[in-house]
Amino acid sequence: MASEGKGREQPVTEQANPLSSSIDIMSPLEMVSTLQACDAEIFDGWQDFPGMFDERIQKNLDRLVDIANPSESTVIFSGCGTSGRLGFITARTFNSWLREQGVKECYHSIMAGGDKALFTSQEAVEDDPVLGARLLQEAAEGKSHVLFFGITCGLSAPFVAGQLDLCLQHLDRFTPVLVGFNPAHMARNMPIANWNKTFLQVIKDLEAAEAKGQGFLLNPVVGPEQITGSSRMKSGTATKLLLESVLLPAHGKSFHQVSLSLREGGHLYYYSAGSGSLGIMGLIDASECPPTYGASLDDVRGFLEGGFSTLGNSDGDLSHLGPHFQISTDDFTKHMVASLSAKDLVIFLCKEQVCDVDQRIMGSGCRIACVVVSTSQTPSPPGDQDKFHVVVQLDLSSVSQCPVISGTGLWKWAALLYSELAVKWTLNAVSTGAHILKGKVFNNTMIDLKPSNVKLFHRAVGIIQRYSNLPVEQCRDYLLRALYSTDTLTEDIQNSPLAQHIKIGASKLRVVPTALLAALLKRPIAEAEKILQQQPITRQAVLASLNQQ
Ligand code: F1P
Repeated sequence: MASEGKGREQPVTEQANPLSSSIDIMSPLEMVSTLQACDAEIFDGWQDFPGMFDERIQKNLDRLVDIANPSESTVIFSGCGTSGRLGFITARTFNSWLREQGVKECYHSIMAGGDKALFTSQEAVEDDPVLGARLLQEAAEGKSHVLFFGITCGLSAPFVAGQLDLCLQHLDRFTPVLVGFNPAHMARNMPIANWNKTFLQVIKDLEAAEAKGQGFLLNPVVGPEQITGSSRMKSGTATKLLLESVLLPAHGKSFHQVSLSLREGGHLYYYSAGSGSLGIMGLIDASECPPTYGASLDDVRGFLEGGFSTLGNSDGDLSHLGPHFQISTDDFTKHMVASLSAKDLVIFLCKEQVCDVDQRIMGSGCRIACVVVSTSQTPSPPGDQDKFHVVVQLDLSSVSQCPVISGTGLWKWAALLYSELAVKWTLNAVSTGAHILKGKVFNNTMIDLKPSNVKLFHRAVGIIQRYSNLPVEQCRDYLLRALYSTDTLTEDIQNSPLAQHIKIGASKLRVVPTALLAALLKRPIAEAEKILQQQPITRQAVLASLNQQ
């Protein structure tokens, strides 16, 4: 069976970043500066690869600013996981801008897995190119011209491949733009189930369209992630920056304006007190923790003042789908406050000054922190900071002096986008640090991922291979043994389709650490499971196992 990257260079988005190789044993302060140093590569570039400021990328951005005319074309963003969520928030923000101008909304977003996937991962859908194309066709119905942004950080999601392919067959109606962070030749070249092309083949067609000015590839290389493969971090940030680099000037032109809690078994909650889209950044950050760190849906959660009406999603109120879809701050007060304990951390997200805190939250004994974003040049009174254990001030007031955005009207929107970015960086650091402290990361690789779609299944095999140095077939066998909790891989298991393994991978805990430990020790799966039960911190368990050999 083919494996991710077998016989080929590892895509940059899947490589380990040398700057963070010891992040698992750093102090929290060192972690934060390491996250920052890696983030700097978004702007400084990575090795000799073309980065953000590469001539081709800049030229494509300029061309797109010309093409993106909010009063004439329809703009559709689509992606899976974080990529889809960032498309959603971008569409949401720029539609509010249009509404405020009295102009018809022109932005739409498609998310693999629908609105549910905005805050719970639905990875299996990411592998379906036919569904992707169908949803794009539906969203584009009746539109004469669609500027389509397909976002897939790894240049790998079949869902997006299907959509790009649809656009490429109808270049009279669609202008496809692919946003991702690998050089084109590193795009995934593996067969896609029920389809006749690989992602790499789609990119070749897109490059041909780009040569004629009919399609665009926005793929600056921003270097490997702080936590290997955690594309919500640098790639997510770079996605946000690229989309905004097109839309902010396009709008300007049109309108002439310019973890400790987790480690102790507690929970992390983001509580947005009237901070609008900043609270959505909290929902986005929380929703990435289950797929990235194998966290439970309860470990990290986001709550938004106004719930679904603030979110403004197309399917409306989804709270009937279950407790994890109850996302308003009222839901938090109604359902969560009673169970808060001293192990939990609630982070309030506020604008301009710290907010009031409900007495019941104060009285629960949980830890409370506040992230305050201020963009105003006339500072607000600080508010009562004493009730918080920590207050993080993000002062963005100086951004208004940036000459590019000093025009009237534009500043307000630029300030909002900068605020979202600042909150993204802050929350990414908080949730990443919390999971490192919980022992989910080995060197700088998250080894406790759930193999719940094709990409993640192959990433899991790759992790076992990297640390065990065993042939890929054996690593796959170890993964299957851990998935099915057996040392006997029956013909039934061996012949089951990948989709079956993925289904089990979506719900089973600690599959990869178990498989890795069994592979390193050449011991039965049951023994590896037992060791990990006694020592859940993966690094310690792996090191102890290696020392005992
Ligand atoms: C999409 C994605 C990621 C998520 C996980 C599974 O990846 O959903 O957002 O963190 O890695 O895949 P991509 O298509 O943007 O590469």
